[in-house]
Amino acid sequence: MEDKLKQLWLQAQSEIASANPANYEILRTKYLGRKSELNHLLGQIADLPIEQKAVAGQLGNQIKQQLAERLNQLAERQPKAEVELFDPTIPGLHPPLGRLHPLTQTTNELVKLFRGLGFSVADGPEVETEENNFNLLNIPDNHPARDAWDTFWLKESVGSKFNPSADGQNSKFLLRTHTSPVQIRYMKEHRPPIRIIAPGRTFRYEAEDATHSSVFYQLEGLLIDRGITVAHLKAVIDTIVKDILGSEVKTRLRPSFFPFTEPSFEVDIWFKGHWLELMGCGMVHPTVLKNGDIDPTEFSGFAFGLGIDRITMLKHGIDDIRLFLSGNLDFLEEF
Ligand code: FA5
Repeated sequence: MEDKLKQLWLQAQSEIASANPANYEILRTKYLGRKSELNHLLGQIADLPIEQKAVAGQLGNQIKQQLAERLNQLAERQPKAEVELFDPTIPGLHPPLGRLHPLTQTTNELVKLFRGLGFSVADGPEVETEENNFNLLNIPDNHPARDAWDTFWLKESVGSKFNPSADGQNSKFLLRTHTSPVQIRYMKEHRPPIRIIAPGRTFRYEAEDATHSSVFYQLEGLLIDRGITVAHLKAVIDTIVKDILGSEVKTRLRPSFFPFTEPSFEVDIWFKGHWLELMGCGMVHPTVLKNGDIDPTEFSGFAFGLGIDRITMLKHGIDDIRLFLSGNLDFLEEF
């Protein structure tokens, strides 16, 4: 028995010493496994005569302990797969892709739809003159309609970098409260026929709630030509609303008032149990046409200002406008 054990030890230690660490499992099973020779010999010790039992038992246990130790050393030589092995066949990790903000997606969709109707895109600055934002849109100083657009006024020193008004008197500057000043800018530089949209950011100094933000986006539309009527306005708005929100949406055109259009309307959409105001619109007021150097006896036109945040809320069933500028990635990654 002792000889057999010693022989086993010699064979095992030399094999383990020269083994490849990758074979650790095989060797462990071979020398220490349930069916290993060592286990087999240890099982036989119980049947030995009493005087041999103690010596063989001690030797057998020493060998078992030594083998376990040598095998552990072998295992430690084994390279850690995740650190040291490079497997070029494993697919790479894809960095997460960025995406367009839902408001940008809606804007792009609207631009595409309006382009299909023959509109082109114009723009104007977010810092505007009081002239373009109010006066030339037929909203003179102290006009009660100004109350509808609570305004962020800029200090003159900031504003003085921009164009002063035509008469040089009025040099007040503000963050535009709507995209309508783009109408004035465009009319002054282009002759009819005019067919433009102007998407952009607008600002109002007002309390925020689920449907009102102090920073939001509008899309202005302006069409001027000979013989334009409310029927043309209705047709364009109907087409766009149905294209973007679906032909089953419930809309209503409500008489309203804007100093720069006559007649004026509000377009509302049925949303989660109540009417949500989506856009203002109307026939361009003759005074505004004159302010844009366009003869109102020859030309007529319509204009509208659509809330891009509101239309995006309707499209996706979003119930709080404040989510758009929250920077909340869980929300943004849904789009
Ligand atoms: C205007 O701003 C007019 N300039 C629209 C217009 C243009 C009328 C051309 C006629 C001709 P109003 O204040 O209603 O109108 O705003 C237009 C749209 O902007 C609203 O219908 C709404 O959809 C959106 N809007 C207005 N205020 C907010 C706000 N605080 N937060 C989010 N959306 C708003």
